[in-house]
Amino acid sequence: MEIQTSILEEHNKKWLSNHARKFEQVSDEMANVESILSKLIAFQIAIPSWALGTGGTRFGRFPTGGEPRNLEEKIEDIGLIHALNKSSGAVSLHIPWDIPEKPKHIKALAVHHGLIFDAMNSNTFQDQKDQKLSYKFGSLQHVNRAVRDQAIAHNLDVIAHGQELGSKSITVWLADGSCFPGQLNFRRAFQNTLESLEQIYAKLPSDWKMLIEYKAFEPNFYSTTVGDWGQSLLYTSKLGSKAFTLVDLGHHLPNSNIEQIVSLLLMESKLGGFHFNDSKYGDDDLTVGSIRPYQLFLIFNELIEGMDAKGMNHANDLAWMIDASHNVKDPLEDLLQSVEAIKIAYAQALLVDRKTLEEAQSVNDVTRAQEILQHAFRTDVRSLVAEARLRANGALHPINLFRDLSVRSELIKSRGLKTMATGL
Ligand SMILES: [Mn+2]
Repeated sequence: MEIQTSILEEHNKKWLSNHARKFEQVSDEMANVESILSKLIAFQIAIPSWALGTGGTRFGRFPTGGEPRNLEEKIEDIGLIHALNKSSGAVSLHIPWDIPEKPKHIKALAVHHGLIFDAMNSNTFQDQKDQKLSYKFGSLQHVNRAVRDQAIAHNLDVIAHGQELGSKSITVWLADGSCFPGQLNFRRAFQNTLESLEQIYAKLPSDWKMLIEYKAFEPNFYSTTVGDWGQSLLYTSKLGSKAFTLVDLGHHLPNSNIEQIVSLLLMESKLGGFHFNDSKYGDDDLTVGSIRPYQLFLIFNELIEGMDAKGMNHANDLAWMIDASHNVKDPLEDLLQSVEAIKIAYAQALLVDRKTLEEAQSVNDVTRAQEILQHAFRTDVRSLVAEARLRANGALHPINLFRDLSVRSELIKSRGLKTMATGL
């Protein structure tokens, strides 16, 4: 389903005067509103190919209907999101769930929707049909070299698929670890994993990055071989300058100070990418900003501070992706909400008065420092984000328009009620 320009214009016309009033109010007090708007317009967050369907837990799954049946339909759905918010201009593919059988055709379809291919994702956390050896006891860490070789070959395959589509990075997330004490020799598991990663890294195209994602626990519940940012940093440091750590917001132990992790990884030039979601208890994969919006703001505050200190480009120098699951909401509405939450946190962090904050820090004025941060966080920037969307030819109210157009029932009509997207 594609949204006609005339329908977008009609929608924006309806909301324009209401929007203009709010935007004027908020922008009146801002000195650098144009620079903030251009940064907001440039900032794109990739949508992973596994996020277009209903998610589930091990207890069940309750499909919404009209889910994309193939990669083409997934790209159409991302195109629809991007047409509404003009902030989701990238696709992150998962192999083997979404192998591009006809890469030229898939690339052309993406171009048609204004999308590029961001990081590729490999999968050695489950066994595929017809797979020779099992990953039950790990992949790159496995005690059996033949299993490690199979997992290495898969990662090289993923890179080859990515090259056909113009991607420039691969994200490696490993479920490797152990469920019980004594099951694994930690040092040997680390060394096997490093050796396997080295073999993949050796074949990495010169203009590619390798992103190593960490996760504290699950599916392994005693140890994880890339369990935290320290372990990821160990691997990426040993691998070389094209290897970076990837932070997934849900992959920490409760109450971890993620903003501090971000700051130090940037200091070491080792932060490569970001997976956004939110959580209350564990890797809950909830809508971004639905539980801890202040934490999200503080993370963006450190991202901007750290990236600016290194002269990095906010939009292009890190891989930004949503990594959430939608168990009870329409996946497309949920993705629109997540992207909006990211843009809001980014806009608020751009408002932080860095010069005054630095002055406050240098004289230990703790109260003032907190005031500066919270002033930015408590500014209602929704009309600022909407203005950026409007200027990029998106919709002033993406979810309203999505509902006005009855997108989901249209998708159910054309694809059927009992469709199921590939994924977990
Ligand atoms: Mn992730």
